[in-house]
Amino acid sequence: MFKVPIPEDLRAHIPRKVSELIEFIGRRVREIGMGSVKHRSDVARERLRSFRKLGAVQNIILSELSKSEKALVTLISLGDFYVEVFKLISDLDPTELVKRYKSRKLIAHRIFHECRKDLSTSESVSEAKEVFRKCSGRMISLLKRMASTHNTLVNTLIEVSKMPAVSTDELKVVIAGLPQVGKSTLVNKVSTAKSKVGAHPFTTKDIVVGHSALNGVRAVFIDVPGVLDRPIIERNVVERKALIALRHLADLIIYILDVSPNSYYTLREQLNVLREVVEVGGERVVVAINKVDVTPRDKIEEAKEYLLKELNLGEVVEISALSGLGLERLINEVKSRLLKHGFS
Ligand SMILES: Nc1nc2c(ncn2[C@@H]2O[C@H](COP(=O)(O)OP(=O)(O)OP(=O)(O)O)[C@@H](O)[C@H]2O)c(=O)[nH]1
Ligand SMILES: [Mg+2]
Repeated sequence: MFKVPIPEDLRAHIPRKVSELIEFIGRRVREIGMGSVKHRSDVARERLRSFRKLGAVQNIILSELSKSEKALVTLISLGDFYVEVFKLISDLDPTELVKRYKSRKLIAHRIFHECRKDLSTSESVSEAKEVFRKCSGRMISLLKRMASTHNTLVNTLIEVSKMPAVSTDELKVVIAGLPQVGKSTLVNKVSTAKSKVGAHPFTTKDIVVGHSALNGVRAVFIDVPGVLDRPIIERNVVERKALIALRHLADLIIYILDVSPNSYYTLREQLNVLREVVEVGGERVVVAINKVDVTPRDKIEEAKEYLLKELNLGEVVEISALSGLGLERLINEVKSRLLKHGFS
């Protein structure tokens, strides 16, 4: 049966970093060098030994390049969301990288064949040794030239492999909003998520997922890092991860506002980000005013007024993620919005 790929699948394909690979090649070559080779003449013995050593170098390199290629193909099969996260973290394009690995494999093949020829025509022990030295040097420098890209690939694959798996048949509800508005508190209340709640902005640095059953509808709630009110260019990686989650992942977005006296950000800043979120999510955005347990009524009314006037958002749910107040209404709004958009 066809199995939907998940980020964890990447773990089986994570290649070695260049320095580890070179070390591994060195060990293998020494082992072969110490092994006995039977032949009448000294030259033939050295040729055979060098040939075996070169073969080992080539095999190790080719298998690691293939592994990298396989990892990239697996990553691409995970879908747009993970590909975008990969690009964001590494600044590398997976499709382009696959091509680069393929061409490196061809170069490794070519070096090996040229060397095999030189080796077969070598006329002395020292010449055979010299051919091996030169050829293995060329193969190692092929690896060294791609070290920075390759090591970035390895690190990024490790990071993506730790990300949550979200299956395609689950509805995705992303919780968005500026830092400290109560996103993690909410996701922990309405789903199985265990997202860290803290008293400082950017408590949540990664994307946290919790499952939930909404009257039999399987859904996941996704807690993303808070997005600041700053132009996209200035956004840091954590914030950009959040926006990517919105663009590629969300069937529905719950945008949380905090207009309580202790909120970290002004209503204006929160409305500016909401405007961007509405641009991405349109009708799929549900707005909730959180912390109503500690917010004066006039602040709540003021926020509602601006939401209607500036963004034409009339349906706003008042909640307290901490006390649970209004959460049932919020869930009902989520359900009816999902139904409206054809999910059931
Ligand atoms: N009074 C009150 N406090 C709340 C409520 N919801 C959350 N908080 C508090 O607000 C603070 C921030 O909550 P979090 O859930 O960590 O906020 P967040 O949006 O996930 O924050 P980041 O991960 O930093 O973006 C914590 O101290 C919570 O206890 C609420 O409904 N009422
Ligand atoms: Mg959080």
